[in-house]
Amino acid sequence: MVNPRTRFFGGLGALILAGTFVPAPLTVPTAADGAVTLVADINLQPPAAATPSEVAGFGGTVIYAGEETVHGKELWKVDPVSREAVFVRDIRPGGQSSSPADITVAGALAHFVADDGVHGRELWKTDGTSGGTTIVKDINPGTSGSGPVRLVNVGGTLYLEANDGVHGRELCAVRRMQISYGTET
Ligand SMILES: [Ca+2]
Repeated sequence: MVNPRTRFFGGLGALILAGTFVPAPLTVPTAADGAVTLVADINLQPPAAATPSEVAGFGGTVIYAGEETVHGKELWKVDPVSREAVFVRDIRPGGQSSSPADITVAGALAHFVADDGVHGRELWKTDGTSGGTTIVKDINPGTSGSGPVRLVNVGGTLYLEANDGVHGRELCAVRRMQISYGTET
C-alpha cells in the first residue's frame, strides 16, 4: 500500500519537475485550493537563485537538489511541517556542485547520481543524514563517471543504466549494495 505522504510528495515532485511553476525558491501547495507557499529560502546570498530541482518525497521529508553560492548545487531536505531546510551533505566540497540528479527512493534509502569531483558522475545513496550519504560504488573506476541514468525502483530493487568502462552502457541492478550487470545477475 502506498503511504499517503509518499504519494503526496511524489506528486509534488512530478508537479515541480513538470515545470508547473518556477522552482526557486522551493514552494509547495498547502491547501486543497492549490495555494502555493514558500517552504524554505536556502539562498542566503542573493542574487544567486536557489533553484531547487530533482525533488522527491523521502521518509516524510522532501529531498531535493538545491543551489546556493556557498556549496553550489547539493543535496537538501525540508520538513514540510516545520518548513526547516536542512543541508544534507556538500558532496563536492566548496562552491562547485555535485549536481544530484535522478533521486529515486528504494526502501529506506534515496539513490541519486552525483559528481564528487573525484569519481566522476556515479551512483550515490543517502539515508537523509550527512554521514549516511555515500557513494554506492565507483562503477567506472577512476575519474571517469559511469553516468548512471534511468534509475527505477522495481519491487525494492534499484535498476539503472550505466557504463562501467568495459561493457558499455548496460542495465544494472543494485541488490544488497552489490551491483550486477545484465545476465551476471
Ligand atoms: Ca559543493
